Amino acid sequence: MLYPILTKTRSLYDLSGLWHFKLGDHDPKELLSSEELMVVPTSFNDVIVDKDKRNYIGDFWYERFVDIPEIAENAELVLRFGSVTHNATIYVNGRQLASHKGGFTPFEVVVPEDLYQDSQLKVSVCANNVLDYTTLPVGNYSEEFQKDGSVKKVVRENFDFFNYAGIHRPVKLMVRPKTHISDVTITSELSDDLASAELSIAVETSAAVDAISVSIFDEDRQLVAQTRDGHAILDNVRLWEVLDAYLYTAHIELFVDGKVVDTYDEPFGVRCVDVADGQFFINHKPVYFKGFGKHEDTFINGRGLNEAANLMDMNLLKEIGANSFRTSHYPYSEEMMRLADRMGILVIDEIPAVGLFQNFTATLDLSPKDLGTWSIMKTKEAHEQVIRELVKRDKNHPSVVMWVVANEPASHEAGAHAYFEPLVALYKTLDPQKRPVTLVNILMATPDRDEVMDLVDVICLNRYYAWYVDHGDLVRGEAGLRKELLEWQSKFPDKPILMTEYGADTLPGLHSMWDIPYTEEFQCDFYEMTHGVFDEIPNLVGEQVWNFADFETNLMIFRVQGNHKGLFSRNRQPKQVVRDFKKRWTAIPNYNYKKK
Ligand code: GCB
Repeated sequence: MLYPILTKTRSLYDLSGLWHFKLGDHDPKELLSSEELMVVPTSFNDVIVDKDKRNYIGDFWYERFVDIPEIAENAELVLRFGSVTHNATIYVNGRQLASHKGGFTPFEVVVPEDLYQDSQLKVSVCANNVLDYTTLPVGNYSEEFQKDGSVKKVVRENFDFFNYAGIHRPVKLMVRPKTHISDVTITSELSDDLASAELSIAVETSAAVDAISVSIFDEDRQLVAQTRDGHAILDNVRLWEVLDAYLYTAHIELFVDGKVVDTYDEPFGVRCVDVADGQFFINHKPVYFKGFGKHEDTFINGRGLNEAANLMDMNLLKEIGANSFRTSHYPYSEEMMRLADRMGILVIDEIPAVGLFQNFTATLDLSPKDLGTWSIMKTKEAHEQVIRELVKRDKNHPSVVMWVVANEPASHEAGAHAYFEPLVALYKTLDPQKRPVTLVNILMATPDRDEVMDLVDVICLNRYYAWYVDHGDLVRGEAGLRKELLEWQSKFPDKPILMTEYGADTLPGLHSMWDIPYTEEFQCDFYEMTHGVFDEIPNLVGEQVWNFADFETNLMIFRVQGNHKGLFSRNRQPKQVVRDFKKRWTAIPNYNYKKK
């Protein structure tokens, strides 16, 4: 799906700001009272302040009026939502126009012409934050009877982050030609010496046109190539490299009767990604991932788009010598993906397939027994839908170098292989760039028990030796970590291994002379121990710390106002260990660290 931009043929109006808001029922044929207000984009939960409202589950409404701009005969009016978490139904002037399931991907709604005969549109959004065994993420849904006889909806998150909800990303009103560019897919084939690239640019249109022209501009805005039948050669191509991004722009024009009817600019980078011999190659060089699992999580905004925080996070990431992040545990905003492209940061792109583990956070059972997850989950449809939507949205991003099919599913339980085989295949079929696909494996699914890692290209592991296993014992933790990594390496010698999570909760300012968990000293020692082991394993091609920053979670016995495994606090202040990381990561090159 195209990112909304302003071009010669397209106008764009931002609907950010204050909307009328209500938790509960509303008839969109009536006016929503102006008693309660909400900002778009943001999560409603923290902004609303009241405790019961913060934890509210069910339908909630946004409404506002919008003046209708000039719309030519051959143009159409579109409402475009970056994301509404988790479900949305859109009404204009009381008429239901569309619904969208899934809280982390964009959707658009064409407003029928008869509705813009008036001077204003009344836009009403019915959002809903229920999560259950059919949704991604997975939630434990129940209904509780209250003293007054009413029913309260409850979702216990089956995952470790707060179930923030709302209109999380920008809402735009667009006027675009009826005959328009509806999609573009860019792929490149590099020559063996990486000096030139053959580009294929496939443009989809909403209606037949006489001609499509695509001109390629470099960063100096110089024309460097033009397509013929969707193909072009880029000589002396400047590659998109890790932390040295180079972005070309494909300027697309549609012609009807000799006139330009629509234009669109898509930035793209040229690079190749391969996995072979236990290594992960970018532009034929073995790369070492240094970075983080993250969250979209800031004070006040919750999971709502916070572009200043995004840029600060990426600046901190570079400052400490990192080069990558994973969009744990859901697709991040389009704005963040464009930022990563621009800054040369590697992205492992994840869908909200988290919580695929029967009642996991409630039981906190780390023993590897079969809880019947795969006969209980009804998530297949949501899973397929979000893979389709993510690939469509992110397929052209050079920063995206791998797709994630799920985070920590019960991959050691019967039925896991059958569940994941078609989903991995779906990614492979849909992705025009044929990027590697991974599944982020949970600690119970050790090499002897796991049933799915044969399906994926890279072994991604979340491991908490000396934290959830052998808590506080760095000696046993070290032995356990080494043993398991060696087992994975010998089970799949050709697959690279990436540590996608490792970490220890740490409260800044808490100190000890001894290895006491939660202190800053323990966090430093914990990482020193793990890094020593990582450096011994030839196939281990990267380390992504859990987590970049502390973040908000649901209430659990081992969460102290959130998860504190961040290297930075929630307000982005460094913990003591950041200095150690900076030393280590600035000494580790992006390429050839583990060259065999
Ligand atoms: C994990 C999960 C992540 C949690 C983390 C933790 O394995 O993937 O969502 O936040 O552990 O801190 O427990």
